[in-house]
Amino acid sequence: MKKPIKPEEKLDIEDLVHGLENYHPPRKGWTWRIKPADGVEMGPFHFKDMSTPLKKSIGLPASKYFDFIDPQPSCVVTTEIASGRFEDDIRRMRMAAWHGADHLMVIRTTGQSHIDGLLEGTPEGIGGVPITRKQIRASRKACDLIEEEVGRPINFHSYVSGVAGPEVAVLFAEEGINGAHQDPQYNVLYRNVNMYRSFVDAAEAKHVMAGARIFQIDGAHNANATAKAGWLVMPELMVQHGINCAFSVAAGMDKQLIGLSTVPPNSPPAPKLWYDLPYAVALRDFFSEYKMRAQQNTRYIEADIEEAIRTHTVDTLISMLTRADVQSTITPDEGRNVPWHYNNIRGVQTVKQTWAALDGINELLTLRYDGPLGEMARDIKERAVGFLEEIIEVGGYFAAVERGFFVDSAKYPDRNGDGIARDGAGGVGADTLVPRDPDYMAPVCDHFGNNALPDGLNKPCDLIGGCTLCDPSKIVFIDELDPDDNCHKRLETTRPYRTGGKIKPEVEWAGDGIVLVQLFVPENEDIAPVYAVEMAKKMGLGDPEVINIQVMHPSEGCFVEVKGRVDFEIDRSSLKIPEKEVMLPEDELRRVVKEVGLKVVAGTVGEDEHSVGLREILDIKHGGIEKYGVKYHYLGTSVPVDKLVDAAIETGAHAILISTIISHNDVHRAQMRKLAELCIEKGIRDKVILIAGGTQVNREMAKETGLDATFGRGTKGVHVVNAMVKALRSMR
Ligand code: Z98
Repeated sequence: MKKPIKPEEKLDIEDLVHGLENYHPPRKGWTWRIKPADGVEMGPFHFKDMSTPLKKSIGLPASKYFDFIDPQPSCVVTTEIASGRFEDDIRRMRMAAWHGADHLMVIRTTGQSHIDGLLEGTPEGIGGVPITRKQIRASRKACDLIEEEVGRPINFHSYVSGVAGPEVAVLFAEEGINGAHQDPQYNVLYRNVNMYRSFVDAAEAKHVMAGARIFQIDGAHNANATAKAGWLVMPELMVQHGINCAFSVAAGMDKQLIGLSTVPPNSPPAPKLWYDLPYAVALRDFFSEYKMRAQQNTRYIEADIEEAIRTHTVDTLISMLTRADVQSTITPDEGRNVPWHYNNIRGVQTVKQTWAALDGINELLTLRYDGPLGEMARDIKERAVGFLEEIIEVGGYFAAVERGFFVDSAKYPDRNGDGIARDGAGGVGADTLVPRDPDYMAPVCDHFGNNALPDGLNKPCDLIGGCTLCDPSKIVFIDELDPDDNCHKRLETTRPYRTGGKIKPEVEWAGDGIVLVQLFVPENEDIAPVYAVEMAKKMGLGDPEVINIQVMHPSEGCFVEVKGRVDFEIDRSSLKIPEKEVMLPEDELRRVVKEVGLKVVAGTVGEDEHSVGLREILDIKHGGIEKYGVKYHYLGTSVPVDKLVDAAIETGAHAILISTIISHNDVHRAQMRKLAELCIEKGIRDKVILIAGGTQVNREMAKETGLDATFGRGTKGVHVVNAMVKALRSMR
């Protein structure tokens, strides 16, 4: 029996990779979210288009103002993971799942699509992990634990396209992978795999995926990402979707498990909606029986996270106005060359925030098809049909690819002749097709095409006493092949940062030490990045690199983000962690304040004219104590302490609040002590709460100065009210 993981503990990766040879997935196939038909009640709100909430999760930052509710969109939410080390990928998966991702897409290492066979072990990858049995088995095992923790099934996903497509499909079916990209057109156009080989392989791979109920995503969005002008390929995108859908159904796939990887083709500063909306409408019209996997526009994302998020927000709006069954999230990390794990979470938050804000939008607004929207959608459809007819005219798909029909930069029906042309006799895997003999026989389940099985079989693999899909004990598990390039070696190196109490920042791998420094450089865009690198070096950062620069003004300066590495670590035991202040619920604070009729006197003391901090604590405007019903009597600045004490006696105040910024000669401490001593002298110390605050004050000073509570930077009115209510209770 597996032990459940505890939220307060990190994943035990050593334990996870232990005993993998005997692990088999308890569940196979894709899972959709559950969307209650009559909506979801959360806190004070009724949501119309949300799925059942998670058992454990982390809400949006503002959720603390809304009873910590964490509404979860009705669509599946994707995050793409590309660290290159599966042991770090799974930590990222867990974080993303806590924010609401349930489609965890693991990118595979560069070049794997050209490897004609399976890889084994746990080697490190570039831009993704080498997909091997051990890596995916360990990751699926981690997903089992994560889904139990958050209370929602997790769909684990990777790629079946490539020259080893059928082998990978069988591997995925055996290992309980829930989703995969599979599209022979992707192989042909972007990886120059021989076109005939690609389609033959795809038929086999798709049939196997269908048997394991693996959700399929196609590759049409790549045309948008590759095209010179992403918005001009709209008819072609529809044609590519159509070809993959028809081929998938012919290979035995259920339409409900075929997802169109659709991308809103345009981005601001273009008038995005005028392209993306008609396209989305046309596509959903044509492919109403299929699932929509809404990809984020990546064609126009470079290095700025805010820009990516803004586009992603509009993309999500388009998904909501039309339809998305799966919503992807991507960060600008592709432009930065480092997959920052916290950016995965920020992408998930974008969808979650947009979906909650626009919940039920289609009950409030309807799209107008009778105007330009309908006309534009029709125009795209007509051009898509024209494209398809032309393919048939020239002799079919393969002939069209040879002529460079796809990813041409002109607006169809025009052509610029610069499309991706492939030679039918060329490409990776050319000349590898062998016709099947008429008596060819494969005694395995989920095999495509002619199979000369004897009659009367219950299932094909009865002939061999079960295939690996029916009897997982027949799967041969190969552990490590490389004595150096494996996770056990890497885990030894990173152990200090995972379990040894050593702390280093990280963005990709445990202990990588990468930090990001954001700065404004008051120089032009030629000078600013050079300066930023020099500055980072002087800060002691290794391998500094500018990953984002935005001109604020040609001569006034630039915003720059520079990444670098810190080479030192800090021992956790050397950190003095302040005791956590337990905050009473706000309702309770308000109730006690009202009951007692809490009032205070306040002022800055000594020769101190700094009143801004104290006013923030008092005034309702920025959430001061007034907001919670406390009445205050403000005596002004540079008030002698005895005057405050007298005022408290005269007004019958429950508390005296002083603010003291100046710390020269420890005058702040002296003022605090004086307040306590005076109250004792006047015999009121047990009746009045004494609180001090200031930039040089901290929570530990209360004890040494004889006050009830002392506060430093970052304090808000609620903290002061909380301290007063607690002090009142202990006085009683
Ligand atoms: C996404 N960001 O879809 P390589 N097959 C298909 C693909 O679209 C892709 C691969 C295979 C995108 C992910 N898509 C990019 C249909 C890649 C990947 O050749 O190993 O890189 O295969 O969310």
